[in-house]
Amino acid sequence: MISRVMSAELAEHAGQRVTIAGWVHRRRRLKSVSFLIVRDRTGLAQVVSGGDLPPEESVVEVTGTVTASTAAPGGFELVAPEIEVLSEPCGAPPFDLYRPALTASLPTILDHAPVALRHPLLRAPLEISAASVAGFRETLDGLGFTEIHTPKIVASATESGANVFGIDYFGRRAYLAQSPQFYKQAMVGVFERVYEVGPVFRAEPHDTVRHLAQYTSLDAELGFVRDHRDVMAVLREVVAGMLESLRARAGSALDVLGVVPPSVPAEIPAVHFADAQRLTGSDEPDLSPAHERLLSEWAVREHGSEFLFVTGYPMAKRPFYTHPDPARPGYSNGFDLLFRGLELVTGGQRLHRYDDYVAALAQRGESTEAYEGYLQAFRYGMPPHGGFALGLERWTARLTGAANIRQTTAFPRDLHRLSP
Ligand code: AMO
Repeated sequence: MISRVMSAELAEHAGQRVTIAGWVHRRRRLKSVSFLIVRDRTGLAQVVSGGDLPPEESVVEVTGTVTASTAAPGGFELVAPEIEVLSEPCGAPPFDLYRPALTASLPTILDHAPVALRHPLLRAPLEISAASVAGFRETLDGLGFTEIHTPKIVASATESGANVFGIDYFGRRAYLAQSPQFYKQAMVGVFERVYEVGPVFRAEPHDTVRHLAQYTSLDAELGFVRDHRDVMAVLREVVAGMLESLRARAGSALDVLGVVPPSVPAEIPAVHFADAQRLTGSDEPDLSPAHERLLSEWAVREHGSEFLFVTGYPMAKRPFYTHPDPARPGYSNGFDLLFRGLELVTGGQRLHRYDDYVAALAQRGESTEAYEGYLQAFRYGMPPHGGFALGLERWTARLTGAANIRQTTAFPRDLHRLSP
């Protein structure tokens, strides 16, 4: 390993000769002196040099003496440098990575993602995602959950409404998992409380700013709940933990984007689906994006909350594993969490008795055979349970104000994009 000091640590080494390493972010040539700005994972460092400077995006190792300078980022610079070039670029990057504002269009950025993502504005959402996932894990670990890893090549679809990618699996028909739904439920029988962070796949035929063909699903499932409200209480803790982790771990990314994370109320307001219909003046069995926006505005106005639970979705609109509301026929113990006008989370209480699954599948005209593997768990005793899934890219998009979900993931997959 190259023994190096990070750019953010220069102040601790004033007067010493140290080595930094990183990318040439920018070169500035004045009459008698030149400056090299080196970018590493902690920020920028200025190097004062008399000689020739390697071009932008060269990877360099620079040894120099740390000297105070009011004009340098962080107040210190390296003087009397020895510069070693570790790798030279083949040409100039497709656009300036050092200009604070981004001028390139989204397709240009995405076409050049491996280099474009080095821009601080494009890197920041990814740092925010990473810190959010750390908070998700930390919160659930603290609540006694176990992290699991489930197959992404599966034998059946789980989310009836969502489109599934079929693949050839050694000559058999298989699918890319739309959700770890069945496996996380089965694992409640093993660990009681489980979570997974992983990719899921949806063959989304529409070109929208909120759908990807592959996204990161933050899933949790827990046993021994009374009903969906216990799941909602855990989700509230998870959201608070993710926001806390952002403040602790991604401060500079939040600053770069000028983002102030919202606060989450001690109890997130909830509205029943039937009341949501009254509020939106709609009798549709589902909420449209426009209705979700309207309800979010209502929650801010009435409850001062940017988060809103919608509970009691109609059974007909939820997958077969959904637990009905025993008190309101036709409605379910399923919920969504809206955040800033967008569905961020889907969750609910599930059926937990084998006979109820057989009946639910029969009612939807499906045979139990296709689900034998899944139904095993319920043959051998499962507690009342429920869970949820949060779409990571939607979370980051809503937090950062990104207009398009493609700005929140490094290499988005959609109808048109399969590379880079
Ligand atoms: P659902 O299908 O509603 O529920 O998905 C859960 C959450 O995933 C996000 N999401 C998406 N994000 C980006 N691109 C997409 N194409 C996309 N589709 C969904 C949303 C959504 O709220 N098994 C259930 C969850 C559960 O009940 O535990 C499920 O997958 O943020």
